[in-house]
Amino acid sequence: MEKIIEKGPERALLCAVAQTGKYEESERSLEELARLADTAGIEVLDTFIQVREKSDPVFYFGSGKLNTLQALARENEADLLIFDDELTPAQQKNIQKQLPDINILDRSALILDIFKIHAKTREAKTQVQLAEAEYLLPRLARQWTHLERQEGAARMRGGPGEKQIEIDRRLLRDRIKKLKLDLQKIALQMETKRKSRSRRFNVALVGYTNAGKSTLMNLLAGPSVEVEDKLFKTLDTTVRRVQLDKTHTIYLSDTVGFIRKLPHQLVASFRSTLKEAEEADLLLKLIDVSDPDYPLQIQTIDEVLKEFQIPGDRFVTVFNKIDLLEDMTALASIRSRHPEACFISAQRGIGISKLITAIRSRIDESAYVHQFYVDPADGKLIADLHHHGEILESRFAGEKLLFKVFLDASVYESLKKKYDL
Ligand SMILES: Nc1nc2c(ncn2[C@@H]2O[C@H](COP(=O)(O)OP(=O)(O)OP(=O)(O)O)[C@@H](O)[C@H]2O)c(=O)[nH]1
Ligand SMILES: [Mg+2]
Repeated sequence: MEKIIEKGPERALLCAVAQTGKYEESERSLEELARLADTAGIEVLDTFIQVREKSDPVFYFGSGKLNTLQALARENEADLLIFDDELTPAQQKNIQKQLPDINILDRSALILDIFKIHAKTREAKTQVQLAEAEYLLPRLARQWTHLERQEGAARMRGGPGEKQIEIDRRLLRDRIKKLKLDLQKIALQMETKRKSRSRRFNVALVGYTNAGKSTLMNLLAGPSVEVEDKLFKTLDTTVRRVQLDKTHTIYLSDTVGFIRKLPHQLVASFRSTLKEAEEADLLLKLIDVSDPDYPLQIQTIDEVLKEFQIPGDRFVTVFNKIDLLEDMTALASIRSRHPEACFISAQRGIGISKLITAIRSRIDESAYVHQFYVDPADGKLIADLHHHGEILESRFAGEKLLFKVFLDASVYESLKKKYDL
């Protein structure tokens, strides 16, 4: 399967339905859609919003508005319409029938397309292919699918017969099965790799796309991840060892970002990429504070992570890009609403020592930290503690040596047995 949309300098109109009283929200969502289009190399000419209670199940807009849209497209010489919501297969079919000379794309397909452009590793590529195949399956009768394009000759002779569509569907279902198997194999390899790492406190960066996750990762771990003012720059998980101070080391992971109305097929197939976050001891929820819609960023992250059932106390909210806030009263009011949060600028290195302190105290409070009172002559136990764990503190306590050690649960159990502790 190649691209969902044909490449080339496409000229697009963006369109959305806004509920009464939610016009501004739709406008901002369209601004974001414009950024997505830009990331995909599409030129945005204009935007179009219709106020109505909900989108029309047949045409998305009312059919009269569709004609207005067609006229607007002609006037602007647009060759593409991008809808801000995921269209149902029926809506796509009906709109395309009404507007046969213009290409139609919805938000989900556009996001899928960006993921395809940015996928580099085998895992990311396979995940995107799976999400795309799942997206295409119910839409196979549509002209914009590659499988259908291969059937172009058949279509010109009167359209693909039901039979051909059935065959295509079966092929696609087989492909989905195979991609799922491939992903299972890759997930297993990743799991082995994860297990082979020594046990350290795992911190995962999660957040909206473009919030600055990779920038923070590079600041803490040294440059390694690409940073760009584009959406969904990072798709793969990168894990780096970060020495916070003499006694505290963490594994820090940077991964795929979120966005509102993220296609559910993508969330499902990126599950293994998000595994690092799911299993982290601490998640830094990174929010771009310069975005007036930042509460929506928080809501989106919470929604995507809801099904992972991560306990709330494992999160620390981190507001990034505070250097962009000109109005200090705005910052003060966000601070008062989020007294537990950290406020940083990953780009300028502001607020980082407080963030590190917050992470360090989480390590110290972790259930994996154990105290041992050891006889100074017990060289074997001391060596084992150094070898298997991370010594957070060691000092004399009377006759004994006190060790505070970060240890994996299984290692702790085996040491307890071995030394009869
Ligand atoms: N002004 C300002 N810009 C920042 C800050 N942190 C990151 N940026 C910029 O924001 C843009 C996105 O940063 P990234 O680190 O790539 O964001 P990300 O969260 O990794 O994004 P994706 O990988 O696309 O999900 C880049 O242009 C960064 O230079 C900050 O503290 N202040
Ligand atoms: Mg990134």
